[in-house]
Amino acid sequence: MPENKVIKETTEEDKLLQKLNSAKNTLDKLFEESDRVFITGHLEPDMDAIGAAIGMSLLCKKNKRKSYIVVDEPIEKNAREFILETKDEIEYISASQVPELLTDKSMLISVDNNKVGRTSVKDYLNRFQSVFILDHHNEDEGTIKTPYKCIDTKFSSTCEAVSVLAFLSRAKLPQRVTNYLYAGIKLDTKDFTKNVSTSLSHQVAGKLILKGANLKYIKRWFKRSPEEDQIIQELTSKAVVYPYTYAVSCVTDENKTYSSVDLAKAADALLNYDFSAIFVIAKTDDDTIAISARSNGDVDVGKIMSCYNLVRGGRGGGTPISAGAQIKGRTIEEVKTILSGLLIPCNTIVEDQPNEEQNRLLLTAQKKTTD
Ligand SMILES: [Mn+2]
Repeated sequence: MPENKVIKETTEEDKLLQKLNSAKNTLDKLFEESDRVFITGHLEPDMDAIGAAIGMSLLCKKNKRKSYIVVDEPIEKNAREFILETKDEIEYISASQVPELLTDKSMLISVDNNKVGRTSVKDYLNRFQSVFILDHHNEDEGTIKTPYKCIDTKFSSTCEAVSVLAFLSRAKLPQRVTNYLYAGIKLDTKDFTKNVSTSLSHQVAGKLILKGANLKYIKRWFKRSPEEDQIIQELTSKAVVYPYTYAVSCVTDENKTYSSVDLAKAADALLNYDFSAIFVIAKTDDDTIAISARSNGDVDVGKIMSCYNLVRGGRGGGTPISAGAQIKGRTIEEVKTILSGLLIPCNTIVEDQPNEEQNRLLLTAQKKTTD
């Protein structure tokens, strides 16, 4: 070993960068082979999904490829704002328009989603010449089958990965797009407080600021309205603490439906308190009951939610700390009963009633969410 030469260890960030470098090469090759690119995020797209889709459309532009962003209602309200602001430069289409625009050299890029069940183009998946996935959610049996993918749960957000790809490709990022990408990262890292953010997230954020991202402007997408708080309040106020600090909040009113984004926000709100795991249950449409699950890391909620794959009408999964499930054709009561069945084996003591300490935590939780 030569003197003075320090052997540098490969860090987690280096590995992510290497992964993105090879993703860039794959994308370059796929762009070369394609004439049109369809870009889509997950159902009910949020700022990370739409921000990433817009970023990818700039990459297509840089590679002189015509691109469409496929997006269908419902759309989260800030994500909708991104779409409205860019509709003159980017062509947005609904999934139903895909067949008429498909060529035999069309390519699909799925951002912020790798699941067949979470894409609005699932009926056309095998009609694309190639499918590329860029995502930070974990893979499972429901993952879209393709050899071309760059998926790593160590990316804080898809916007983080897209930003790096844009930097590597020297794609031009208008200021407003640096705002979208920053907002996507801010959303998925909970403003860099969640342990999903790495030094790469901070580096990317810094670079986006250098390129024009305006933190003051971005802040307004994170302001909550009294109406939103009201919804979160409804969803969290039903929380019942199960033995060993599982909180299950369930809106049993069969006539009320909520968006899955609201359920996720409610679960996040409850995670601010000292619970090991949170489950927020409500109807998301006439036929579907959804669960949004979060964990402080002590309990693997991904495993618990994946149990719903064994339940008739159900599917579920996710990461150990953030997961969810959808169940069709069941009553809320049934779904709740199934969940309690899944929780009990995790406990050593089975109690029907929450103890004093748990009740105290719950009351604090409910009080704080209304503040
Ligand atoms: Mn995301």
